[in-house]
Amino acid sequence: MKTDFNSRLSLLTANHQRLISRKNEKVVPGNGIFYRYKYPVLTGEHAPLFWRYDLDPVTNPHLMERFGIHAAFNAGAMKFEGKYILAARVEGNDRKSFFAIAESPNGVDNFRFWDYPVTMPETDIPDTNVYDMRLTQHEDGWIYGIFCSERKDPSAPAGDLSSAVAAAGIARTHDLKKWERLPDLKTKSQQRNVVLHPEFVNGKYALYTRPQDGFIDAGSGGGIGWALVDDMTHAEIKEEKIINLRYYHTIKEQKNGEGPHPVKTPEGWLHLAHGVRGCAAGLRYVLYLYMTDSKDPSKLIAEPAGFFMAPEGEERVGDVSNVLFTNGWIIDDDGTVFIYYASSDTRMHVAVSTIEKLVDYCLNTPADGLRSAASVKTLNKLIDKNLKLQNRI
Ligand code: M1P
Repeated sequence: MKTDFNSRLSLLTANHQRLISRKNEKVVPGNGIFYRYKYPVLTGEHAPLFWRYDLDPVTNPHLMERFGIHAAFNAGAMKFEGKYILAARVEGNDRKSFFAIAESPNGVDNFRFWDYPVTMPETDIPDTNVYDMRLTQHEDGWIYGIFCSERKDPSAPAGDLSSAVAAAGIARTHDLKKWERLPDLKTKSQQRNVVLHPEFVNGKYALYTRPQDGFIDAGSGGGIGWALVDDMTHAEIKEEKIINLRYYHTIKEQKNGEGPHPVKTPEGWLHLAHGVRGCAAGLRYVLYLYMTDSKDPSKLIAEPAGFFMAPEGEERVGDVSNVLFTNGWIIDDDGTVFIYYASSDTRMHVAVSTIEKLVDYCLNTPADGLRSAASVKTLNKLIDKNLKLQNRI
């Protein structure tokens, strides 16, 4: 049967246009700490039609998809030339991910991909898959992108086609278009979730790391690490210390990882991270916040108990369900914070807060007592206070 190419193209174009120009809506009343927004800000369907279809009626008379894209998630973020930029992990139906830049005029909707994805140069050992880029505008003048470079484990026995090795790929740019690839981070263990601190510390570059025993298991890795390196063009970790530990029976007992680079506030560095625990449904990924000292970003000064955000509603379902992950946020000059988070390895969302609220949350939410009895004690203190306020006790 003949396809009406032109009417199908009009329909596809109208649907795509509607999706990318849809106005987003703040979900009220929220929890006072942040507001979620109703619609995802970026999905696989936001990819331009000219990425997914051969638009030539001669070579594609049925106007069929030729390059399926099923997800856009785990995006790095920054403000660039007045635009809200996401450097998304875009994943094709072939399970390969790559980076693509999308921009919005207001940070909450109207994100549009640039015409071409990022052509990331490679090192001598080609990457099989690249993902989860953190963007850092460093005080040395470069914009750095640090991401996971995944390759097949060369020591995997024959027939094992899933063992992999994770390393931190490093690239830098001035315009987010032309990237210079630098050698991968040299380190004793596998690494994912490596993030560059935006300032020099003692004259050196500072990295947040996540040492891990295997490709999936953080194992003896201990938590989020910290290391100083002399030179990003030959970055090597010689010493690494754990600055944000994992604990038994918490939201991060299995693993954790730094999100975007932390933000400097008058009260200290504000960090956003992900924590993972295992349960009958598999791994559950949530987001949490913590703060470190303004003079020593490796010194923990506050960490509220539990998660800051956990998957809700449709966020719970996707390619890898029950996952919230973040590697990007943007802070406006007035202190508004746009938290870009991905749900279930499928789509990007935004939640909005302010520096003032997030610092208040960190400094005034009780820390994890690590036992049920400690939680009840904390709760009773709050109940006592409120009942006294209401003259009920
Ligand atoms: O599938 C959930 C996440 O799994 C990994 O997270 P982590 O680095 O903590 O092990 C990453 O592959 C991440 O991209 C993914 O979202």
